[in-house]
Amino acid sequence: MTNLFISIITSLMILFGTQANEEGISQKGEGCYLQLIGVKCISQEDFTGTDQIYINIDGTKYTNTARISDGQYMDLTHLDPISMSGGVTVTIWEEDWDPDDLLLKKYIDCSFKGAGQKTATGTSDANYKLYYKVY
Ligand SMILES: [Ca+2]
Ligand SMILES: [Ca+2]
Repeated sequence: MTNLFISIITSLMILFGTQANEEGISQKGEGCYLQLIGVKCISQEDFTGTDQIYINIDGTKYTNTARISDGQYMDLTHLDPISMSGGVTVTIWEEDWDPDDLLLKKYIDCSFKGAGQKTATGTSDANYKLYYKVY
């Protein structure tokens, strides 16, 4: 009786185990990808000229420095997605002669997976929005 019971359980585990492996990552939520979609500059940080912004992921430079000014949108969908096991901190900086200005800081993790396009808003004197999605 016990042996039969064990063999049935083992069979079920093999049966369902095969299916679970095919979608293992998405079902268990062990990993995800972050795709940056774009940056919107509602009002820039510098008083004169354009802002020169770049994006860091966990403190490492992720984009080149690019010029942007009031009302402009920068498309980021060409960037490679970032593989995440936990989460990452995204920061947007504005380059200056003196220390660069932090425009936006956002911790993003896999809990956003499948939530569609999300928006993060900066908290500096300037007004920037970051659009991204986690999948
Ligand atoms: Ca500045
Ligand atoms: Ca500047």
